[in-house]
Parts: sequence; C-alpha cells; structure tokens
Amino acid sequence: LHQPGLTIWLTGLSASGKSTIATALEQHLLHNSYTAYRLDGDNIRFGLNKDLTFSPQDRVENIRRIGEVAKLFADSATVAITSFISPYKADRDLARKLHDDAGLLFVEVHVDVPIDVAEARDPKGLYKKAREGIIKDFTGISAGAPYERPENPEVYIDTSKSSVEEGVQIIVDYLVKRGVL
Ligand code: GGZ
Repeated sequence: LHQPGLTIWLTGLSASGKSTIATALEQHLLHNSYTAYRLDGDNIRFGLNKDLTFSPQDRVENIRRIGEVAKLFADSATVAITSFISPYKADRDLARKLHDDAGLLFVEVHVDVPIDVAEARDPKGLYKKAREGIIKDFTGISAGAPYERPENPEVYIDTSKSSVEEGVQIIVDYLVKRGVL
C-alpha cells in the first residue's frame, strides 16, 4: 500500500454536513489502512486557534494556520482532512498554494447545501440565534459574513441530494480516478 500525503479541504456553510462527511471519510480511509487525520473546530478552534473569534480578520488567520498545519500533516504522508467553513476564496487559494509549492496534492471539496436547508437543520440552534442577532457575524446570515462559493472545486457534493455514504463515495471515486488511492 502506498501511503499518500495530501489534504482534502472541505468547505461549506454551517450545517452543510462537512464534519459528518469528514468523520465518515476518515473512518473509511482508516479501515482501508491509510493514515488519515481530521482537523476540525473541536481540535483546532479549542486549541491552537482558541485566541481567534469569527471576525473577518480572525477567520483569515484561522484558515491561514489550518492551511499550514494541514500542509505539515500532508508532508508527513498523512491524508489530512479539514472541515472548516473557510468562507473566503482568497484564503482557500492561499492554502492551496502552500500545498502546490510543496508539491503536495490539495483537493477542494465544496460541501454545498441550499441555505434554507441548512437553516432548517440548525442542529445547534445557531441559525436561529443569528436571526435573532444573538450571534453576530454568522456566515450566510449576517451582513458582512458572506460565504464565497468555490468556482472550480475538485469535488462537489450537494448534501440535500446525497447521503453521507454517497458523499464519501464521491470523494473516494475522485481520489481513485486521480490515482491517489
Ligand atoms: C459561523 C460559527 C459562528 C459564526 C460559531 N459564523 O456548525 P458548527 O457551528 O458546528 O460549525 C460552525 C463553526 C465555524 O467555525 P470555522 O472555524 O469552521 O469557521 S471559519 O472557517 O469561517 O473560520 C458553527 C460555529 O463554529 N460558529 N459562531 N459567527 N459559524
């Protein structure tokens, strides 16, 4: 088994299903003897990036650091899977460039969902709080907190149409097609 080093970068709205797909993808890879490691809010925003808020400047720094950390994992021949909104195109492109410059594969995955579907899911009640103004700077809801859709992602998943298993399979199929797995 050739163990590849690369980063699979999931981007999308809150409640789009990024973390669920990231977790299922990580399990799939581990069960197939690949080394994979997931970076998400739970292990990054409460640790390395606990000094950062959701202001535009702090989101830029959040994604900059995550891009650097993902690159280190990829460089160690791990499949790094990141699961952050990463709302700004320029920041995602910067993370991509870091990988390109190091000769490491970067796979951008747009985990898309219509915002009304995300808002109806609202698993943590955050959309409701954002509508009420209790949470400020909420992506896709608050003025000044846009989500810039990827223009040319390597992989596209619409979680209002695909199940979690189908979403994982779409990513795996892409990696097989690229000769990575
Ligand atoms: C967006 C917020 C906010 C605001 C708290 N805007 O669905 P969740 O809860 O579990 O995931 C969201 C997470 C977003 O953190 P990221 O590090 O992925 O964001 S970014 O890439 O834009 O830096 C959400 C929760 O944190 N959350 N406040 N104002 N999401």
